[in-house]
Amino acid sequence: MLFGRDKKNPIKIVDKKAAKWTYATCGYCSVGCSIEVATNIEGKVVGSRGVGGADVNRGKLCVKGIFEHELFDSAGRGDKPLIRAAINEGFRETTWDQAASHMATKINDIQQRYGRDAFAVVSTGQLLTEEFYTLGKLTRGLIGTNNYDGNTTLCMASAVSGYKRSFGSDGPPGCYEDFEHTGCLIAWGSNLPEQHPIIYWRLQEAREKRDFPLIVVDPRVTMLAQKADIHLAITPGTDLVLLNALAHVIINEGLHDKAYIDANTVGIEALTSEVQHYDPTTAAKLCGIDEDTIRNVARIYAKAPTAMSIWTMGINQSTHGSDGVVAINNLNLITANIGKPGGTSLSITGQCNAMGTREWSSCSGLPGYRQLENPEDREEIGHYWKVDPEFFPKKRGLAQTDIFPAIESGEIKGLWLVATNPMTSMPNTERMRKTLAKLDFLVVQDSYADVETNQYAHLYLPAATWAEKEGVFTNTERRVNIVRKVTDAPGESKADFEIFNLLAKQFEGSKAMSFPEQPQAAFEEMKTLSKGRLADISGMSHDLIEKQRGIQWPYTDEQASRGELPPAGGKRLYTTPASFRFADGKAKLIALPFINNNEVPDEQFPFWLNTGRLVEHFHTRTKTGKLGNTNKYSPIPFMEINPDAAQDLGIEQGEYVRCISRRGDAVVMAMLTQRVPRNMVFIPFHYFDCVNRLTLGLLDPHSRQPAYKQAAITIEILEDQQAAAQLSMEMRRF
Ligand SMILES: Nc1nc2c(c(=O)[nH]1)N[C@H]1C(S)=C(S)[C@@H](COP(=O)(O)OP(=O)(O)OC[C@H]3O[C@@H](n4cnc5c(=O)[nH]c(N)nc54)[C@H](O)[C@@H]3O)O[C@H]1N2
Ligand SMILES: Nc1nc2c(c(=O)[nH]1)N[C@H]1C(S)=C(S)[C@@H](COP(=O)(O)OP(=O)(O)OC[C@H]3O[C@@H](n4cnc5c(=O)[nH]c(N)nc54)[C@H](O)[C@@H]3O)O[C@H]1N2
Ligand code: SF4
Ligand SMILES: [Mo]
Repeated sequence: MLFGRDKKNPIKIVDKKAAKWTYATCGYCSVGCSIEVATNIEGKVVGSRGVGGADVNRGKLCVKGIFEHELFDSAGRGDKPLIRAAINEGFRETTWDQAASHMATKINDIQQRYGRDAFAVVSTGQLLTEEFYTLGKLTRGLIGTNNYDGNTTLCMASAVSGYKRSFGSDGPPGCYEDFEHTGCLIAWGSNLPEQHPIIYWRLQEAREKRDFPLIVVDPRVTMLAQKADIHLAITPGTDLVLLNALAHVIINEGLHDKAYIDANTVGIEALTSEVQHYDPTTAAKLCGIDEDTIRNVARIYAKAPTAMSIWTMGINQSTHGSDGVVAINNLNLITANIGKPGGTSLSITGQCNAMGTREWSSCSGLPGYRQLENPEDREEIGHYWKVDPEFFPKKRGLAQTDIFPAIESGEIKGLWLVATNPMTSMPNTERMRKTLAKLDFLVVQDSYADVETNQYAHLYLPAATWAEKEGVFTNTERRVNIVRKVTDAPGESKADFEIFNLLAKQFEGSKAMSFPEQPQAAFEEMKTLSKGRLADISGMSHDLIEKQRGIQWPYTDEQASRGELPPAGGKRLYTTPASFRFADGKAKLIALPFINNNEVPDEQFPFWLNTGRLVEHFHTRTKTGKLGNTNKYSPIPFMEINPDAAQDLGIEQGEYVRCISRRGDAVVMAMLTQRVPRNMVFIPFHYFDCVNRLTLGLLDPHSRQPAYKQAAITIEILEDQQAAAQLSMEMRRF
């Protein structure tokens, strides 16, 4: 008898009969992988593959990218605009023309009665950049509300605010290639292998070629922590203490780069004096990292020939998220690690086009990193758009997280949600339910009609998604990459670009303005507006972008006309002395006192609640929850709990429990794992009516980003396991 390999059937790769491969950029995370999508001879989409010649992913894709084409015929898509007078009535179908004219009339009524800012717009990090630009023009130039922001306040706001405070402008200064040059890397609250798998692969590849210390700061033993040389299991919400302590050791031991600091920064005196309060002995008690380790890490970082920090939501989603970012910038400035190969302070962004919205949507300002507060910027954009500059507000309005409370207080009466699902993603679900139900008029523009937020909509606009349309995204390393149209959107859905254009036509003022019919023409406008600015894209074109598999900004028309091919100059920012975006060219070192204002565990609520993501799911699962190949790994809500804690409570693996916070409760299945310490549970946020029923989400004072990662809960075992299992199964998307 034969055993083993000889008896096994060879793996057969099914021939999907791909007739054509179309170039796109992945529409999930900010890594920005180049994908080709296959269609067969009948035009049916049959597969995806990574693009070999693309510098970002070099042929690879993660589990989401490889099955991304399956979303084209996923369940729950909208195919017709829907309308109703009140949310307790059923929707009826309507035409696009009627939908657009109804929406414009409602906006007008609300603004007439309650003022221009009583209608708010909340967008996303998931549209194409040309769409962001057009939405900005419509909102700033025609609707004229100042309550216009994006879900990026839940995500990147702290990074944006921190970059502006330190360097005078937003814009991540480094790139993935820095892994190949660095002498030391600290990852702060970032779980690359699950959330940015292809960046992780780039990092791993660099470490295989040339070993350098990897230090991971995360209260969980994440997959990245398991690969680290040093894992710092920090007390939640105290990164600022650790960062101040590192600066303390570096400055007090004279390991800082005085020449660089003198030539490139201001504020070293105030920083030096503030960090004296954070000697390692004192800091250790607050942040839970022992004093010798603090000293050791400080020395490793400062003595490395070059060193870099990357961070994601463990830093941004905190009451001191913006301060955490500034503190990371401080650390890199005092050690002269900005603008150098391998020396950088690189915020890993989140959504596929989190950068595109920052650059071009006009959400918190005007296009091309222009500011409402700057009269010249208002003048320039007003002139270019043919809008009276006096029509623009003189400072930014409410952030997304302040827009919802303004609905509660009655200040805002109408809301337009574009590609975001706050019912599931905002903290405190019950509060959000009441908030949305209070609106006189809610428009939901989403690719999925079954998105939870639609329960409160008066008007639903079905949108095309990802490669059902054409335009560009910008990734974490400022790389502009293109999505080509692969297939048509279902039914009467329209690209967001077309929806904005249709709506613009309803406003009298649009006659004098330009709202191009094609995304390429909008891209040309953006190129003109970018000339000579930080995010200069004037040398790019859609075709050149595809040919190069993405181009990092800045890439100027002078470079293009000299025949210099990308990445001519676009790899890093602040490479020349005193080139920061303040008038004197100097970056700011800022003193950052730590104020502990988090909800912390106590007798009544003894566990830390930590929340985040899983590799197989994307956000509120409107997409990945519908695809068997991603949903099968985790179809129902669960929590990671330490086996010792589970034993204390009498909880068995696979049992259902109720988690309770001061805001609400949620039922989840217990998964016993050493990944979390004894006093913490981790719950992924992908499930509706689950972890965000528990979260508090205190806001960062600078960025207004919620602290999703710090709250306190207690846990109860459920008597009726059958009923709990039933409830859990209902959370399945299909
Ligand atoms: N598969 C997948 N990938 C994604 C996404 C997705 O939904 N699914 N979303 C994308 C988006 S929009 C984003 S923003 C990114 C997010 O990417 P990440 O930020 O990497 O993901 P999270 O799981 O939210 O949080 C990261 C880590 O922060 C840690 N953390 C919690 N509290 C603290 C703390 O106080 N200090 C520190 N240092 N760490 C802490 C958590 O334990 C967690 O491991 O992922 C992007 N990529
Ligand atoms: N507890 C907890 N909560 C969190 C987080 C956390 O770590 N913990 N993370 C926060 C972060 S970082 C983020 S980024 C947010 C994300 O929160 P959301 O933005 O609310 O989540 P998504 O599911 O990405 O919502 C995007 C919506 O856009 C739709 N869509 C997709 N493509 C298109 C398109 O092309 N056009 C249109 N019109 N619609 C489209 C999708 O169907 C979906 O409904 O969640 C935040 N919430
Ligand atoms: S790593 Fe991100 S961009 Fe790349 S395939 Fe996965 S989800 Fe898409
Ligand atoms: Mo995000």
